[in-house]
Amino acid sequence: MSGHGAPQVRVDGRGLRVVVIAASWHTRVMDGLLEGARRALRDAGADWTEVRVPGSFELPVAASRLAGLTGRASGDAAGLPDAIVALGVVIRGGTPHFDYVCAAATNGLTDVSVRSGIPVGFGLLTCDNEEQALDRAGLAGSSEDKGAEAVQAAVATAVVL
Ligand code: DLZ
Repeated sequence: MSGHGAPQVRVDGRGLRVVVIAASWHTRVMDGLLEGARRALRDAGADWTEVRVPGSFELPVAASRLAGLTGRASGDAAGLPDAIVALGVVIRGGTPHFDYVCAAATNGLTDVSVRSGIPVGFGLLTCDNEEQALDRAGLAGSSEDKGAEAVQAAVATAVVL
């Protein structure tokens, strides 16, 4: 993991099934987050699938379905993922919309994780501008790799539960 105070996490995720849910706004940043997540999943040896949703506001409903809490995906625990990783980028605009999307995504993902008992890696960037987001996207020149960090946190948690 990167950033001040972040732990060095190296996990063996072999045999774990992970679902990555990725929003689609801010393509360049999202491409970096997704590539970082894939790198970390390969390093951990985990199996994974990817689901795309339109915006970060849609991350919780997808997570809820995939965690078996609601809808068609509900059912026996055998089909559920060991961990979920949510990736998105929200960039502040001129209206309060930013705060609502960030709060909805954060609260919704927390709720899914706590209620289902399935770790949800929080790879949601909430930034003032695109420059901040690019610096955290795990791209060449970025100082942080938040997609990889979200994977490492979710897999490390799944391993100890
Ligand atoms: C509408 C919107 C705006 C203005 N900005 C973002 C953003 O920066 N990042 C993001 O992931 N999604 C954004 N959205 C879309 C909402 O998340 C959501 O998809 C729409 O409100 C439709 O439900």
